Amino acid sequence: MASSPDDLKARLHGLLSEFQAKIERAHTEQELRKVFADYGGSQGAIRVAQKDALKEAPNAEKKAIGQLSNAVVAEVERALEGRLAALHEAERRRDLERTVDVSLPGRVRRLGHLHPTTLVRREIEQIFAQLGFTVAEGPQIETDFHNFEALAMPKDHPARDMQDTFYIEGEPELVLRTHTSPVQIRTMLSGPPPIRIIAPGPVYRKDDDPTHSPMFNQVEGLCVDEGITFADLKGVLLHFAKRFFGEEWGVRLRPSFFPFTEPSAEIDFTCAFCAGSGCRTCKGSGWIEIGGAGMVDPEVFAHVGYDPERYTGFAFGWGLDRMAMLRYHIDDIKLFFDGDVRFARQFK
Ligand code: FA5
Repeated sequence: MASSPDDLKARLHGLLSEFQAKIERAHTEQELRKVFADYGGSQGAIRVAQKDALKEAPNAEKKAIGQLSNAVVAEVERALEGRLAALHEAERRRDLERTVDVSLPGRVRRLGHLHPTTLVRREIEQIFAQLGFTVAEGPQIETDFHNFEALAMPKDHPARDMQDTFYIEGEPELVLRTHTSPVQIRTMLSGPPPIRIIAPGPVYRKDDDPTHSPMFNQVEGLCVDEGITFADLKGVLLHFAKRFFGEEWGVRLRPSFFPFTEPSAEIDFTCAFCAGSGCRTCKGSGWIEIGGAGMVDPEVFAHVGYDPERYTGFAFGWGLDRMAMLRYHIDDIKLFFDGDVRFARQFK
């Protein structure tokens, strides 16, 4: 029986050693907790020893006895935590060994890569960057003003029917942009000439067949400065066709109409399916229509505050997905939007 702090110290030391020996032999959490209760619990041997010591000790020693016992209980708790952690780690390892065969050879993960539309878009951006064009962007939900009005298509203009439009419910002044031409307006409103931009991005129309999709991508081009002529437009398009498809490629411009360009033209490129010799896709002509172009109409300059006496400019807009179809000989535009990785995987 302990009668002084020194006696108690010796007794507690003995209990601690016993405790440590027992938890080393315990192999389950249940066994461990039982050993702990026997020694460190409120009815455990350490508290019993403390009570015994307190009974006989003079008042002056009671505090030291309490502190001594608490310190030993804390040590017992630390030892318990350490053993529990070791036990859990051993269990985790046993589980892993049961479920993971570390001797199996590793599996090579397939690397993702860019979508064909993105590949073509980047290539187009690069070719135009070398001609001094920068990339501009605009919102896909566009105002009636930017999409139509400022492009010389007031509300009752018949040309609006050329682009069957998705309107935003309850917002008569907002549309899903039907073309990338509103980026022309936004760019011109943001600063004076000279301007050389291309604007690639998604557009939306109520269109649906193998060569028309309700969501597709266009690339807009705009160049405004003093002395820009139709010859510059043709030169830029021809340069692009040769860089993108090949030296032997040609461009044909056919008279057409767009409300925001005057004169206007349809752009044809040499058919990529037959290299110009005539096939089913180009209906024997050797040419494929890719988009529209023309000289910026002075009425558009009036909307953005440019002086039409001083500045002239050309603009063009073509189907980006159509360009990818030509590049990769794909005859159904839907393949670009189905999200089938077996399709996308073929383009590196
Ligand atoms: C336009 O959208 C004019 N903004 C182009 C333009 C820009 C003219 C600047 C003059 C100056 P158009 O509606 O023809 O024009 O469309 C241009 C091209 O987009 C088409 O030639 C075609 O390649 C592509 N395109 C049109 N509708 C679809 C569709 N539903 N799915 C896929 N591609 C389409």
